[in-house]
Amino acid sequence: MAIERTFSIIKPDATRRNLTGAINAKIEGAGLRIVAQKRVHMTRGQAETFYAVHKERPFFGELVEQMSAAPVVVQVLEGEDAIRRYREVMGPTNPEKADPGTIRKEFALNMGENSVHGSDAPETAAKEIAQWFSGNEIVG
Ligand code: IDP
Ligand code: MG
Repeated sequence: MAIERTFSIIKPDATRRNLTGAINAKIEGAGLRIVAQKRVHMTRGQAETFYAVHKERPFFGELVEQMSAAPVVVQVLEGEDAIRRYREVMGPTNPEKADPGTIRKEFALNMGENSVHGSDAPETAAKEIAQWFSGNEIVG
């Protein structure tokens, strides 16, 4: 398996509850390396751009509202099969369906406030990383 990079967000529901360190421990425990990380407060426009693929969905307004309501931590994670591996550590979108030990099982509040984002494919990972980091901010 190739070394990949994926894009992660520790969402407002988690930063509010001081869970950044606990989530990073899960990430590192899964063998993923945090090769870039910063705390930002997204504007509505940045959240709309980031989640543009969901703009026709009924939850879009609420999602943009939540993502821009408080700071987030944006990250680049690196490792073997990083995109799939991080999705596994995160657990599914609905935390009620998540397995024990996953981030969303342990920390998510509900389907919307589900503590983390992770890219779903190589193309989206590249695009998402480019929205938030310049090349010299990523140190592998
Ligand atoms: P993912 O984060 O597991 O990839 P997506 O389907 O890409 O899930 O949805 C993006 C985000 O939109 C979710 O993480 C969640 O915060 C929110 N979301 C998705 N589906 C719902 C829903 O049915 N109700 C409320 N929020 C939702
Ligand atoms: Mg998604």
